[in-house]
Amino acid sequence: MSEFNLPDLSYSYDALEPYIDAKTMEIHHSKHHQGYTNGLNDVWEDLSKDNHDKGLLSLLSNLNQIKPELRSRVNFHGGGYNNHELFWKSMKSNGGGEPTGILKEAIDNEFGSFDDFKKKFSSNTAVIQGSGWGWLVYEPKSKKIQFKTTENQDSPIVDGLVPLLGLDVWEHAYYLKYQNKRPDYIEAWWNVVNWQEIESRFSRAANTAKALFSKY
Ligand code: MN3
Repeated sequence: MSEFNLPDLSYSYDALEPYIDAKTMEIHHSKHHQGYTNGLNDVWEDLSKDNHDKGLLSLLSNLNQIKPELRSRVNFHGGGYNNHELFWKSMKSNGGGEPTGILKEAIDNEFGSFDDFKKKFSSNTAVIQGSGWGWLVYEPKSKKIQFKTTENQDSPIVDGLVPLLGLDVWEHAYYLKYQNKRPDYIEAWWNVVNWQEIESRFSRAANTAKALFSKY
């Protein structure tokens, strides 16, 4: 039995059309996310019992707990596994619109308005060099939300941040439909964001001391 399995999507591959096409979703989920899952299972076998007892999210939050020669594989495949799990749950058919409640308040406080947040997120994620992710994160120490980008499959958890909303801008996430037009993919993606899910993630993060390790 493998420790980690590819999580099922709660919607069909064509559910996010026309914004994200079915073929991209199928390959992204069944090949790419499966690849991170396999890589994570492989490195998991080489980790200590103590590492196993800690669990993936705890290990990501402090990679120094892992033998130096295994750290980059856990960071890459574990980050990739977790980032994608979060990504699928952050989207839905007929999504989009704007957040409400305490998340709306936090965004207004931090970024000025939802439109200002969206502009900052879109423009800074569009210019990530190579492969990476754009994020809305929660910083437990300051109890504030922030925008940040990460390279490759680095998780915000590695920096002590709780990921709330992440956008995958690896070419595998958009190239079939958008080719080199990454900004068009980002603009389209806002139409499938599942704000109810992000709001509940935010309220869990803001209310739970152990939010960093909570499962999505
Ligand atoms: Mn991806």
